[in-house]
Amino acid sequence: HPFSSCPDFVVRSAAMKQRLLFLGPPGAGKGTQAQQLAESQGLLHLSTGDLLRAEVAAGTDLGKEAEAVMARGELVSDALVLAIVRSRLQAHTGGWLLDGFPRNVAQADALAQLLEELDQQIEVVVLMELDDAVLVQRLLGRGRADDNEAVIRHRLEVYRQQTEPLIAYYRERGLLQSVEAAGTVEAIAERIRGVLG
Ligand code: B4P
Repeated sequence: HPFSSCPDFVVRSAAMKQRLLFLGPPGAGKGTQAQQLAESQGLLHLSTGDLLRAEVAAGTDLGKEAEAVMARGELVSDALVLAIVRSRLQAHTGGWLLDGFPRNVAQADALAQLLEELDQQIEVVVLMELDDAVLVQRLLGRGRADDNEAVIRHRLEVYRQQTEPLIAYYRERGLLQSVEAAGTVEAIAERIRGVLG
C-alpha cells in the first residue's frame, strides 16, 4: 500500500472503527449486537428506539407524542428523534454506535450536518441483512408492545420505503459493509468484528 510506511496509517488501520452506524430491518438484531459491541469496545450506544421507549415509560411530553406512533409501527417525527441524537452526541467526546438511526434520508442528511458541526465522521455503516420470514419470527418471539403481526408487517413496509434507500446512500459514500444476520448471536458478532477491523 502506498501509505503503509506512514506510521499514522499503521496506527489507524490497526484500530477498530470507533464511529459506527447499524442499519437493517426491524428484528435483524441491531439492538442485540450493538449493545454487546458498544460494551466491549467502550462506545456510546445510542439506540433511538431505546431512548424513545424510555421517554414513553417516563411519561414525558415527548414520550406521549412518540407512543401512538410507535404502536402503529410508523416513524416518530424527524425533529423529535434529531433533538434526542443531537443532545447525546454533543455531550460526548469518544466513539459511538448509532443503532436504528438514521431511518430515512432526511435523518441521514441531518446527521451529516450535525457531524460536520462536531467535526466528526462516520467510519463504517454495518448493514444487517435477514429474510422477512425470520424477522417476523424473531419479533413475534420478542413480544414487545409493537410486536404483533400486523404492526410488524407495517414496520417492514416502512423500512422498505423509507429506510432501505439509505443502503444506496451510504454505499455511494463508500461506507457500507453488509453482514448476513442469520445464525447465532455469537456467529453474527464475529462477522461484524470482521468488517470493523
Ligand atoms: P427499534 O427499537 O430500533 O427496534 P427494531 O428495529 O424493531 O429491532 P432490532 O433490529 O434492534 O432487533 P433486536 O436486536 O431487538 O425501533 C422500534 C420503533 O422505534 C420503530 O418502529 C419506530 O417507531 C421508532 N424509532 C426508532 N428509531 C427511530 C428513528 N430514528 N426515527 C423514527 N422512529 C424511530 O432483535 C429482535 C429480536 O430478535 C429480539 O427478541 C432478539 O432477542 C432476537 N434476536 C436477536 N439476534 C438473534 C439471533 N441471532 N438469533 C435469534 N434471535 C435473535
